[in-house]
Amino acid sequence: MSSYKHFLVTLAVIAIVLPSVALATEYKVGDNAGWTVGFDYANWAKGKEFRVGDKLVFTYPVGAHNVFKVNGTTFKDCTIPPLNEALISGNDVITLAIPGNKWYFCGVGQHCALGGQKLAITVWPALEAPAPAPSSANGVVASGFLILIASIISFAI
Ligand SMILES: *[C@@H]1O[C@H](CO)[C@@H](O)[C@H](O)[C@H]1NC(C)=O
Ligand SMILES: [Cu+2]
Repeated sequence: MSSYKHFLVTLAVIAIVLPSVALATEYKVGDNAGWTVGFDYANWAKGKEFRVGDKLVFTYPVGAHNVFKVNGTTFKDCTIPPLNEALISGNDVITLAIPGNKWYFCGVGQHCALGGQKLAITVWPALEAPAPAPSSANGVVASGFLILIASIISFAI
């Protein structure tokens, strides 16, 4: 395959894949505050719609905090699991893979029990890339674009 054809095929693949990729969101937990004590993570999570494919990023100075993924009971009690189950990089990225309730907390000292360093979220199924509706202006543009790409490819190959 010539590099020109290769380029066109790549372009077509991007055109098809991009809409679904663009829907995934990366959440920096705590925004500018990051992952720390004395922050209201329940309030931070409120109103956010977490979806499968989205990412949570926990940022903190290495050694100051860590991240445990736990179940609801452990979350409520702040029972600290074995340290080897912790994420400790200071920039821990968790990709939300399965719908349902998820719980995270920091296992350093009393950060969970007294510092409120705990986050509970609900993960919803991924949004399907909206199928272009023929009646909508966007749909016409989108299908026109795909038809254009397809015809360029069939012409070029
Ligand atoms: C929650 O996790 C703890 C620690 O791993 C475990 O002992 C407990 O059985 C779990 N509870 C539920 C409801 O899964
Ligand atoms: Cu901590």
